Amino acid sequence: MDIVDVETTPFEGQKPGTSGLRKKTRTFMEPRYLENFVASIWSGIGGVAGKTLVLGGDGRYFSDRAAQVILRMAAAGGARKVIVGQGALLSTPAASHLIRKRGTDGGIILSASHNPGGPEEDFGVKFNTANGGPAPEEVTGRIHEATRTIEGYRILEAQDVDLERIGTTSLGEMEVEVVDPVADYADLMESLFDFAAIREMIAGGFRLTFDAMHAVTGPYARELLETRLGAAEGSVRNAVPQPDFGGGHPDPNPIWARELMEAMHAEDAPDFGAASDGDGDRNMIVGPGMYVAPSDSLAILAANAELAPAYRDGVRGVARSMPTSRAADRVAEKNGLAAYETPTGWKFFGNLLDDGRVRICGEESAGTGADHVREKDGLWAVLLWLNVLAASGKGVVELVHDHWREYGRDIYSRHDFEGIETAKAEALIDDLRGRLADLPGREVAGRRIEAADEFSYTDPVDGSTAAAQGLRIYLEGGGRIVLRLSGTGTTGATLRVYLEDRTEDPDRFGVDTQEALGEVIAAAHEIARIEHHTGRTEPDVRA
Ligand code: G16
Repeated sequence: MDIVDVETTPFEGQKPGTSGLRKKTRTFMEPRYLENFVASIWSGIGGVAGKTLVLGGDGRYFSDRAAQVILRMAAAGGARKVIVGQGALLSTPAASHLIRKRGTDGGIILSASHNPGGPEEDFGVKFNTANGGPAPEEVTGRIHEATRTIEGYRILEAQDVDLERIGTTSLGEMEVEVVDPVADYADLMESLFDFAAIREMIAGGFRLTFDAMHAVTGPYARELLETRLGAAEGSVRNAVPQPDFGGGHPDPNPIWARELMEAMHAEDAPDFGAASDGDGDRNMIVGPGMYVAPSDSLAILAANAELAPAYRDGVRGVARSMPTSRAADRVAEKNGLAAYETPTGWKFFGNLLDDGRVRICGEESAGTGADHVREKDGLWAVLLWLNVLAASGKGVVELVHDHWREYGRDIYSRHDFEGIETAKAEALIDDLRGRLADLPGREVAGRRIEAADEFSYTDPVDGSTAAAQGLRIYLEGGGRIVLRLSGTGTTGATLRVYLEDRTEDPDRFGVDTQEALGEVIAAAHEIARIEHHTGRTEPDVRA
């Protein structure tokens, strides 16, 4: 087998975003595009020679081809070994676990997460470091730098490796170990939670439904919920991973998981509903007739985690991304936990988890997780919910209402304006940034502005900084508006407007979220001049 040196030139725009490099699948399929980025990862990590990596992904279209290319480039670079999930499948949290369990030098995850898959849709490549977490900014910065100056890459000429057969083979000098993608992860979950109590609850008639959205969590959820916990066969729906996710959008929110929402709002709704996304790191929780907002879910899990064996000694601290509602802060304050506010993106939680400052983290974008891995973890959240329900004897709705009675309710929604021309979206942010200092004291849509700033973050562990992480406007009475541009889209810009208000009045706990946020929404449009800059009056998605 020969190693071939290929000459290349840089591609524009190979800058890792909030979560790796995401582009249209066709872009990744262009000659040399994937190869350039992979070679740049090798440069960014100081070369791959002698290293052991994990490789897998959510099984989306082009993953099988991309995996073979990455294996041949790892072999050409002198890697010692690559551990691959069978069929190139590994959920993001399972990949994180495998990196940590096997003590590897990191791993590559092939996924564009909740974005649709297929030849006309999205693909993505992400590098995780030896702690199992997404590469920090310092590493992604070096990778980006390498993409701008690359002149060539090395690749082995070889036949495809059989990734369907579990076991060890070799590719040139490099070892390739194909592993069962589910088993290690399922064992980890069983070590964290009281499976006996959950099993007993289910045997006692508790009904659940989980929507894998034709994505990677199907086999994981079947093993955990049906085989190990005894949920009825068929409790996991859309359980077979497909390269185009059945033509759907594997994003667990009330819009894309409509089938699940309908089941949970039916007369005979099960006691518990949940869904996960393309690569298994996000989660959606639904009770009979009630969608649980991710920010509330984070707060409720932080408040009740001690009911699960892994967290019996306490959770020490909780971290949330800045746009996530402040519900988790209230739990921290009342229970003497440390609380951290980080920029959007899971990579910012890594140091806090490594340093033992927090054990539970979460984002408003349906991501919750803990210190067992260094990624958010959809099935972990589902299992912790089940553990809390089993140990408390409460139903989902009762648990949420009890929580609000104790801590108040942070009413929350995110409005996304998608496919905006990038220049216009940037102009909106620049315009508002220039006016921030003049906002405090003004009254807009009947609400007085108390404060306004641009969020920047200094990591308390290593002192690294991240500037320009979103514009924040605080309203009197506990309201808040946050604006930022998405770092994961593949077409134009997405403006995210995060809206939040506060109530301690139990009579308002049942109100419709959008209605309750009416004033805050009106204030956001007026302050940010959304229509003036984008021509839009309504968002595309209300999450
Ligand atoms: C979005 C969310 C973030 C999340 C990121 C990656 O980023 O807002 O909270 O961390 O996606 O999530 P995933 O790995 O599930 O795609 P952005 O920059 O588009 O807002």
